[in-house]
Amino acid sequence: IRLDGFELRVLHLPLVAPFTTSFGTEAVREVIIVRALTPDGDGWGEIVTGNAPLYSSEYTQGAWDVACRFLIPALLDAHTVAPEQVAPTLEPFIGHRMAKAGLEMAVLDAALRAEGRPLGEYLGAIVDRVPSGVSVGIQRDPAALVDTVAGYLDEGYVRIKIKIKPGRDVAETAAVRDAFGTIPLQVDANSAYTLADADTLAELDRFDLLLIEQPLQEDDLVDHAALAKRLRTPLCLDESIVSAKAARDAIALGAASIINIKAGRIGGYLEAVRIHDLCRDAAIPVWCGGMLETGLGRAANAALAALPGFTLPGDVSASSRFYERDIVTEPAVLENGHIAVPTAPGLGVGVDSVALDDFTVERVEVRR
Ligand code: OSB
Ligand code: MG
Repeated sequence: IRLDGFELRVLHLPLVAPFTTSFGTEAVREVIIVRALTPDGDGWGEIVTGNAPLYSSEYTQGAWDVACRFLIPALLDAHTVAPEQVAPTLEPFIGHRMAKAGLEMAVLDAALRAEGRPLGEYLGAIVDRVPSGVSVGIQRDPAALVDTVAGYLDEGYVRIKIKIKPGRDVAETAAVRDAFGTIPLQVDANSAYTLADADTLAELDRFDLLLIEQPLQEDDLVDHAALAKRLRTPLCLDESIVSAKAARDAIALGAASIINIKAGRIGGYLEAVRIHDLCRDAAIPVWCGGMLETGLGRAANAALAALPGFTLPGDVSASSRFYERDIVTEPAVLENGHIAVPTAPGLGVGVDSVALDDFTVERVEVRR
């Protein structure tokens, strides 16, 4: 597709309730929205960085800078760029995978809209809706957590994930298990532990969790492998899986028996399909993670989660889980515990330009 330029916006989207993880509390989601400008129409993408480098080393202003200074100029230097050429074109620039992913997503959306082809079909989706799990932040105390989880179960979410951190783990998991019996339940530590906490983490074994997600730090592959040997609960990696190469290494080391795929974290939806494929070959189940996406990222995540290797419910929740007002005209809704895979061309959702403008706090256009 021919690229005339890109528009980047920083948005501030108020969350329906503050979201607390082991690395902090967010009340407003700061996100970068990308618009690829082409003679055949616009394409939309989302850079999933947060305002501070707490989940990963990437953050809003870093992504903004690298995109404007290096990534976008490299794409504009190429006359026409197929979606498959975005990653190779940006490959000389180290890291910054979230920024790269958002740009690729916008190019992919523009190309597919121009072709009249839905993203799900392009990626290899085999179902028209995906089971919806919900990620629940750390609450005031276990009783408050039980109340919050009860609300999500009432709405129909088919799997609960609770965030944990040292000192807020065994009691909260016990409370949810005791209150709701054999529901599909998993925990996410966001790198808050070390191998010295193995005994505490092993206490979680008695709750029959689907998995424990990213207990140790991003670069702790060897320690994750050692920890996996001491747990009965399957160990799943999120932060550590920064690429298909990292996924291959983690599997080879025995550091993960399940992988959380987030297109934003690994440089885009095409790399996500590569991880899906290699995990399928290795019989490693995968699921689709989330980064508090707007309706744009949520639509793309639903398409990705519809691939055959996504055998566990993902964090692909309804727009209303995080936002009172979305920036798309067809926000994701929960129907019988599922989210529909969009069928219209590209991402399959339209942008609500009034909402987009209302939430925009910074805007730039980079043209050739
Ligand atoms: O670790 O999965 C995570 C949100 C922001 C950063 C990291 C994570 C999360 C979530 C929310 O758990 C997932 C979602 O978007 O529903
Ligand atoms: Mg996670």
